[in-house]
Amino acid sequence: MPVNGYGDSKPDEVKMTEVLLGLGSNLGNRQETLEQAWKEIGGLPETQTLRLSRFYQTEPVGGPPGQPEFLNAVGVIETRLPAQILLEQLQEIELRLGRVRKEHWGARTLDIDILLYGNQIIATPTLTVPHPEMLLRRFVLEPAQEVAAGSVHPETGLTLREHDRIAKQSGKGTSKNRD
Ligand code: A4P
Ligand code: MG
Repeated sequence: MPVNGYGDSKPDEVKMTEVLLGLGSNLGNRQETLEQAWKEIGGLPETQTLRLSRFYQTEPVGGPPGQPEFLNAVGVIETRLPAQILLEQLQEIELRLGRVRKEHWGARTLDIDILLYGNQIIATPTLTVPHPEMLLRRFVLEPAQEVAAGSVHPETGLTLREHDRIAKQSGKGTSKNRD
């Protein structure tokens, strides 16, 4: 396969795929970082940003104690980039916007996760989609429900609206407030 990952077909013959992205920041100017990240995502080749949720201020889940609170958002994009190439492009944006990778689940200026990639299920050493933690995280489900309530989780067959309701009923980790 050629290095661009498109196989035999040219990019303009490849259909756009709707992708759900989770964005988080808990260091530096969090809002500015998320806004800049969204702008840069919109500038990726073969990619268009569609909708971005509000910014939610959330308690850190996991990771070392005493971390600052996160600002989280979820966005919907359309792209022709294959999932692995999209991941690499998103990691470049993370690096450009100053993320220093130190501790797993530790504080970071920017973290971008691929939550859903169309209805695909992907399990490679570098990429797991749907994101394995997404249904357990209020800081993902709440903003996701704002921009993609009708999207279906390919492993459960339920919409994100249904998952958000289930999570609310179980009363887990409600987010504190939002901007
Ligand atoms: N990777 C595998 N699947 C994916 C995917 N679907 N999207 C791999 C993105 N990356 C994926 O990620 C480590 C590796 O995961 C990547 O190199 C990629 O190949 P990382 O971003 O370097 O490390 P990380 O973020 O520290 O770990 P991880 O497991 O991705 O953590 P999460 O799930 O991103 O969680 N609390 C609040 N309130 N808000 C948050 O945003 N975020 C985290 C991090 C923890 N607690 C939080 C928040
Ligand atoms: Mg991550």
